[in-house]
Amino acid sequence: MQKPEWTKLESYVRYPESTMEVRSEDFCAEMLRRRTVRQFSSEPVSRSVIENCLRAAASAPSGANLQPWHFVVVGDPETRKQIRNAAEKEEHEFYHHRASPEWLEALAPLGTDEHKPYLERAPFLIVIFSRSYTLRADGTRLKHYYVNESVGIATGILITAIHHAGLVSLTHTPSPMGFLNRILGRPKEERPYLILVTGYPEKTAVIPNIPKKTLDEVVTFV
Ligand code: IYR
Repeated sequence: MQKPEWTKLESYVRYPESTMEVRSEDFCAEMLRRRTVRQFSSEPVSRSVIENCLRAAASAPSGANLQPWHFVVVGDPETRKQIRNAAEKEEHEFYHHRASPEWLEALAPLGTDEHKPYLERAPFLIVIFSRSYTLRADGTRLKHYYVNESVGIATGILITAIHHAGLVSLTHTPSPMGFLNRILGRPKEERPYLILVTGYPEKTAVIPNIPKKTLDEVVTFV
């Protein structure tokens, strides 16, 4: 790798402390309004909004800046139908055979089952793949580092960007997800990370009344 040129940090903005208080509070309030939704409207979503959200996600920090991700945005109805059919097959196995009683009990408050109509109904499925290496032009492999951490961070930014834009999303992880490589024609060095179902909520959408842990429960200052 060649040494890059280094430039001055010009994008950083230093705010007065009082501004920081307000900004952090406002952002927290905005994020507390985010809810995972399972009832999607079929109303179309602007592709350029999704592109902006993906640009934000792809700005995430990553191991050695190798950006070990690929996003497939599925708007095509026939492909969404194929993904739904394949996912529901796996989910049927999960709910009826694979999941332990303990796991099913943990899921009970969410009211989920093997039926995934949103995979066809929502206008976009953003399928996030993690890449374990990049193939160089000479056929050798450039290995990626901290792949799961990097893709997790990018996914968090994507979820935040989608919410900030005024849309809703659902993190969906059918297991196993290998069928996504086949349906979407992705190479073997890419592993499906999760499906982010994206769109507007159905007008009649409902959400479970489940709490987040308090700051005291999840934070320790030393
Ligand atoms: N993938 C299944 C089960 C599921 C698992 C967890 I952990 C969840 O938080 C939600 C669902 C499904 O999508 O139904």
